[in-house]
Amino acid sequence: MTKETLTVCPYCGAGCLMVLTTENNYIKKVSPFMKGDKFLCPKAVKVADFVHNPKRLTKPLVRDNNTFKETTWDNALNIIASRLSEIKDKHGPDSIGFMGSGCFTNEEIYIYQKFVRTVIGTNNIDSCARICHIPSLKALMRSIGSATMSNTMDEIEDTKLIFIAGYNPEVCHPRLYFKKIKTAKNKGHKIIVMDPRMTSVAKIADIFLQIRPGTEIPVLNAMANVIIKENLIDERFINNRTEGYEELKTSVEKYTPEFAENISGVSAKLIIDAARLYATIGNVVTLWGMGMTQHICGVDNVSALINLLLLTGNIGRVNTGLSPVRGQNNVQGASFIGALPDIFPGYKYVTDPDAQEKFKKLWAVESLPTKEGLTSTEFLPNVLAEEGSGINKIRALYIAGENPALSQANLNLIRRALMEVDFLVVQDIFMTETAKFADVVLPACTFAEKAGTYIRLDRAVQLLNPAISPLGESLPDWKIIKMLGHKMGHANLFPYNTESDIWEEIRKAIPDMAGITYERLTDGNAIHMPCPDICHPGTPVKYTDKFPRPSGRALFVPVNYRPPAETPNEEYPFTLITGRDAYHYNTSTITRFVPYLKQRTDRAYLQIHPKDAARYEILDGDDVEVVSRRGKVVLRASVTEEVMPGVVFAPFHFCEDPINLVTNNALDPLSKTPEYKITAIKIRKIDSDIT
Ligand SMILES: Nc1nc2c(c(=O)[nH]1)N[C@H]1C(S)=C(S)[C@@H](COP(=O)(O)OP(=O)(O)OC[C@H]3O[C@@H](n4cnc5c(=O)[nH]c(N)nc54)[C@H](O)[C@@H]3O)O[C@H]1N2
Ligand SMILES: Nc1nc2c(c(=O)[nH]1)N[C@H]1C(S)=C(S)[C@@H](COP(=O)(O)OP(=O)(O)OC[C@H]3O[C@@H](n4cnc5c(=O)[nH]c(N)nc54)[C@H](O)[C@@H]3O)O[C@H]1N2
Ligand code: SF4
Ligand SMILES: [Mo]
Repeated sequence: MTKETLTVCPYCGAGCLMVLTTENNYIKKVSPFMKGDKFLCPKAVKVADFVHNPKRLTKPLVRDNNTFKETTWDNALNIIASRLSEIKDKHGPDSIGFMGSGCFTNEEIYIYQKFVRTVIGTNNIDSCARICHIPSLKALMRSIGSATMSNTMDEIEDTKLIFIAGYNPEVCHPRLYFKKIKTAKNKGHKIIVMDPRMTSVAKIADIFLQIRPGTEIPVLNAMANVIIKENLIDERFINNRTEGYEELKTSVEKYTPEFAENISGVSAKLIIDAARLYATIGNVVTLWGMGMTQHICGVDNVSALINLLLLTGNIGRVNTGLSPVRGQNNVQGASFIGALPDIFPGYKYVTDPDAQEKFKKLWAVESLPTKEGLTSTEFLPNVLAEEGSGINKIRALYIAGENPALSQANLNLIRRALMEVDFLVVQDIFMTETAKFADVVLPACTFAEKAGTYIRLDRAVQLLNPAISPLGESLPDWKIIKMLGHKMGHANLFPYNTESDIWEEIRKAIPDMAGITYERLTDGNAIHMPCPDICHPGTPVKYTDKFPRPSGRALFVPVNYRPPAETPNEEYPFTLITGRDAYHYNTSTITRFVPYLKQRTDRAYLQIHPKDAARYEILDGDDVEVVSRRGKVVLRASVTEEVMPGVVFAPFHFCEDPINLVTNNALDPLSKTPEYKITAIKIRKIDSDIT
């Protein structure tokens, strides 16, 4: 029998709606939903190739020396329950770390963080947001008081200027590029791009600020300097809605356009042109991505952007705003619903006594952990801490819907931690690089087998519907966590029979979600949170009258330039940038088995400028060894003027020769996010003496 199910794309945060046509529990066809943008990109059209892939995990597995053997759910969960209890009793709850996940539904994130905080009793829970947009969250929390996008996706096409910083929309959010940014361009609106690479959006930009990697603060501060000097500020907005202006004004005095030119390589004239356009055009939407966040100064980079939009009053009105464009389908949910070591559901701090009381009451527990937990970038390396060193040594890891054995920086270190940890559980849909280290592997099911909700990158909540029943013995993540909670003696905390039972508790836990019901989300309807009651239409534009800070005002945060953790020198003369390819997705578990995608990009590559290639006698397609202070890989050369001389680029998706063997795990002290975007490297053409 043929069935059609309306659900949400499992890839990026743009949240395109898709109709899955199924027959006998098999996805036969994927089509766009015939309302709204009617958009699907090639990854989405091919979802059946990963959902039905024969390599899917379909049974729980336990380690048997160097192999795995199949087991029952009951046995697998008994092992996990007893090992976690044992480690908790012996070493304390903070000796266990939990990771996951931007692929979970809101309901799954909620039950997961509740399990970690109540049954285990630790805040050591983190998600992929750590290595992604947490710098944005930190900067936004300190300036604005909340961390979501302030405008909607649709407003991007109707603003007057799109300012794009360290973000590659054609590759990463095709819907935003083809349906919003290009539409804006066709309507005659302006685009400014700040990126070290000549991306496709840079090619259509009115002003392209091609900066040296890691030099965004000088450029953005210099734009602020020009806007203040030429009196292009929005004085009324600054007086009525902000605080800290005088401090900002003093701090940017030294950032003249000429000073910024020296550091960034962008001409002073271009910086002045960009500042004038930004400040005089009327409406600006600012979009930013990983090029801003994945630096040791990621939080400060984002603050420099926020300062600009506050100076010019580009927030709190229709068709203006700030857009930290979230990457994974539900990474916005992962952080908002509390898969973070310092955050309870609804962006409430775990250290806030009111929030503590609220959640103790809601969950009917006597105590909750009050101390902020460790981040994944801290607890993974802490596995290797010496006994008695005073460092919180980690003994067990539970990793669900993440693949740190490919995605974290400095993989030689991370893989050693995964190898040495006393007990490792991995809950995934495939036998990932991380799962290969596990003691127990649990088979989860995919988006196509799930119900629940995701939060789109612009705060819109959307409903998933299961198109097929779970393959093999795989189960939705929420059911797995519920079963484990019951096994560990806390059935009372997990009384849910369906996803919607969990959603009803989320509506009680988070006032901004209270008005959103599954019924209101049917037929592809999306509701922008906050939506405090059932009659509320949702909130497309945020901060129209005040900011959610104690003063009700947004705060200017002055920031200063710091050089990256590694700069090129004689031995390591190149700066390596890492990022994304259009045909693969993160650690490629859900793209590498898709023939259409694999044919387009079949292997790891290195973009290099023709001048550098000529110097090393490298031709397009040659094998090139890339070496950093931490590791080496061999990549295929792609000779292109998209990168500037001295700077090379590699995507991070590939399981063979993964670039994260090379990348630097130096962390931003405020966000604990690694500096994926800057690594000093040397290169060598394979079979050549020229180094
Ligand atoms: N096809 C595809 N789509 C994806 C993903 C995927 O893996 N594949 N992943 C999803 C996820 S999780 C995320 S977070 C988003 C990420 O989306 P993006 O943020 O767009 O992703 P990146 O390619 O990592 O980096 C963006 C840009 O930063 C630039 N950049 C590098 N270094 C610097 C620098 O020092 N300064 C500045 N200003 N820019 C710099 C790069 O040249 C690149 O163009 O994409 C999502 N969508
Ligand atoms: N060098 C470099 N490294 C980077 C980046 C970079 O720009 N450069 N970007 C970073 C960024 S922004 C991110 S977000 C991270 C991503 O890092 P990860 O989150 O570790 O990578 P993913 O491949 O998205 O991992 C998702 C995992 O969930 C599994 N999965 C899919 N659906 C489900 C489900 O429904 N349930 C369960 N249980 N599992 C599921 C997939 O098989 C996969 O193993 O990578 C980071 N790493
Ligand atoms: S733009 Fe993103 S959400 Fe839309 S179809 Fe492509 S990957 Fe899926
Ligand atoms: Mo991400």
